Amino acid sequence: MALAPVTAPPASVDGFVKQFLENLNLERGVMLSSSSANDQYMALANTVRDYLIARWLEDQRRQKVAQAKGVCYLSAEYLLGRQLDNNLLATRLTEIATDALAQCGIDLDELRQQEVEPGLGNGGLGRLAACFIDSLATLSVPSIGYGIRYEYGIFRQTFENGEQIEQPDAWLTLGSPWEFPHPENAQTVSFGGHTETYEVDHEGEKVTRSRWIPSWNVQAVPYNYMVPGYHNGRVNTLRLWRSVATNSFDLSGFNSGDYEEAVRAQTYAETISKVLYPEDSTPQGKELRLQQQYFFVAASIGDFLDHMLAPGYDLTNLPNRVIFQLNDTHPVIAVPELMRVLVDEKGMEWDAAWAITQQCFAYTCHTLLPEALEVWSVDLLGRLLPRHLEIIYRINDEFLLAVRKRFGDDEMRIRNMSIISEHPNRSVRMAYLATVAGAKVNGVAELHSQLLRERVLPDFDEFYPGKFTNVTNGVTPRRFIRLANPGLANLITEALGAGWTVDLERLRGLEAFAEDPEFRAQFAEVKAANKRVLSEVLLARDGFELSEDHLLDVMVKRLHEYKRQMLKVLHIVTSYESIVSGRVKASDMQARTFIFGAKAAPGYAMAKRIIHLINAVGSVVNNDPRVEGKLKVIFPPNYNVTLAERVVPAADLSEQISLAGKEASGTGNMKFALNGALTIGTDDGANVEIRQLVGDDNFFLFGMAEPEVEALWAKGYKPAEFYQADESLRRALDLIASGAFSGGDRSVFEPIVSNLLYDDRFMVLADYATYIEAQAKVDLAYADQDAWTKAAILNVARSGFFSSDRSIRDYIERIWHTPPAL
Ligand code: 26Q
Repeated sequence: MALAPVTAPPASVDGFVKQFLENLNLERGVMLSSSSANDQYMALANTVRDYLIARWLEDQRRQKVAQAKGVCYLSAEYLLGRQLDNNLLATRLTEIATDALAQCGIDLDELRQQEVEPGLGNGGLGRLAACFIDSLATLSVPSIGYGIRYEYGIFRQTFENGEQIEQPDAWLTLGSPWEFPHPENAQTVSFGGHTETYEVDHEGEKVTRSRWIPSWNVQAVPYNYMVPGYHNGRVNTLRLWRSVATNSFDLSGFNSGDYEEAVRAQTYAETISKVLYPEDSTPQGKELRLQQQYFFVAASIGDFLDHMLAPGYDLTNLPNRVIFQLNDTHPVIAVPELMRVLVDEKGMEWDAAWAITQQCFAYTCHTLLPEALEVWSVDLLGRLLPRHLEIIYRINDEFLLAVRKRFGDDEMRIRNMSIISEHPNRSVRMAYLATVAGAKVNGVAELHSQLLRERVLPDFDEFYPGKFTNVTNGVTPRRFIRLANPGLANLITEALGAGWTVDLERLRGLEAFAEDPEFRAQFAEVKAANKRVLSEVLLARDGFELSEDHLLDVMVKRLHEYKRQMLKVLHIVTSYESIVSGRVKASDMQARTFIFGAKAAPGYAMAKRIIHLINAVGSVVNNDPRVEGKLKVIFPPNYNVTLAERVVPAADLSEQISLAGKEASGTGNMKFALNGALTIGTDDGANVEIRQLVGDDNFFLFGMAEPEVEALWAKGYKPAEFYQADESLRRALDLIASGAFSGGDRSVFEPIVSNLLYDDRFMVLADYATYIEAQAKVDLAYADQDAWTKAAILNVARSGFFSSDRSIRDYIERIWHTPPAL
């Protein structure tokens, strides 16, 4: 029998209803009349899947047949957000689904709320990976994303008396309709043991080879997710790995009669993909984290070589077939893994294997903070991956030999460039390994890439001319404009036609509309409507109420000292104090609502204390009748992608206030600008590019630039001097120190105050004065609503550069050199 390819159900309301009811009955095993909201959501998700599968299968077949060069994106994190709406949008099914469900008496919006977002990332880096796979599919780039299917994603945050409590994120409790497990395609991933050498005959000569005798292993089971392109009929794959015990593992235990041991082994194996580490800087060197990294990378490389290559593929051609993009150093252990596979398993010569490896990897760096650069102790690495450690040593030996050849025996330089660091403990510098192995190394914004070359890796830049490049981050306009801000999306489409979603530079066309009073009025109405939507969401979610006429001032991002949420707190306290002391008339100030969203790493004590302070300031300010209707602070817990989609479109002011030289790029800054918020920000990360594009008149710049930061450090920074010299700063800090926000208890926030006065690594006090000045300008500007709206429109019009489609095109041109898709 000839096997007909699967076909999608008819894209009509009737076709959709039929498929939906079939899924409800046959897959969920329930009748419509007795189905729960979750049943209906599951059946709906399955129905959407049914429309995608034929294209998905076809794309997989095509990619395999063509054997063209493609991208493997290796990332330990994918912060996807909800899938349903995105998949409806991609397939043009939103309207059909709405009508079809209505025929069944179901409100689509209610089913949307059923989905628990997969929070498989910490913040910017994980969300970037999610935007990138969206753009890769939309640009029809043959590609696959590889990562980890954490059973628990980023923790759910709650507040108890204003303090952060972390709850496990059991996102899989009701099952995920978007994943396709494939246990038959499991990869075995090994750990531990030792290495040995042995001799083989090679063309009549005896040669010594090495091999790894591991002591334990686990199975990596792939879970596939569909990644549909926008309106292009493409469906790419995201493949996330889950660890489970191998049969041999538990059987051997079982056979020896040790049943308990066997069950323990199973539990141990499943620990590897159990939970996402919630730290997003200062890596702790935990063994389980290294296990996670090697686990997903070994499975991914094995999977690619086993399943993506034509039978009998000549591996010397591998660089023409694939580029592995390393999302930060987390997957860098892939470098020695590919070497191990090529040399030990495929019998290739070292030099040939190294030549291939160096062309198959590229590395993206996402930080400048020295404490965030990953290192693994040689002890730990040698215990877990002894063969990989040997390979790293050899890579380093040959690299340092080449350095000596070029620069002579400059021992200082050799020490500085060595992949192995000797102090304080002997360890492997993963960023150096990635730089040596990568064909290209990129930073994530112009300033970041420049500082990466000049400050972090200058010797490498000199040694490898042309290796370093920049690719400024971007965000997907599908999720962050079309889905998050349908009002704005419709307005843009009415003005410019429909093509902008995949060609975001077309937003330029809005510049002319900024001059049109009617358009401005419509734009302002969209913003107001978005605030009402947010207000409803926050009321239902947390019981907060938003006032309609307030300036909405938003700071949402991970809590980090370098991001300087404390500067925002000092501004709020200053505003509050100036009103209650009577020095400023409330009527002279714009009414503002401050919104925070931030999770702190569970072990980051100072960050958690700052969260506590924000909540404490909020409860004092919100309950003081003297500032009622003027100042309000709200801090909804558990900021995530779903909440971002509501907060960003409603914002008037975007706070991007990190110390210059510390934020690699930022991507929230882009989302806000694209949704018509004005930025108050430092010259840091991608803020620099945002300001250049939107223009100084439409951006509130403040604070030291990076060279000034350096100069102040060099001169000796004494924060207390800024405190002494600035009365307004003194008042704000003194008020916090007085216990005014802690029921008179001066000890609660004392560590924050003394840290600012006597250490202040991120120079909050040094930038306070110019920040307050810039906020005064914001106040003035907001008083002229029409002028503000005009500036907001210009922000949208001039931010098309920040589409992740542009980022991906830059990767293709500067790094991947993949041919145009079929
Ligand atoms: C590493 C080892 C062990 C445990 C955790 C980690 C870890 C996990 C996540 C280290 C770092 C991260 C995440 C970093 C991150 O999100 N960086 C941000 O990346 C964005 C995308 O490029 C940038 O826009 C931000 O500026 C940058 O801070």
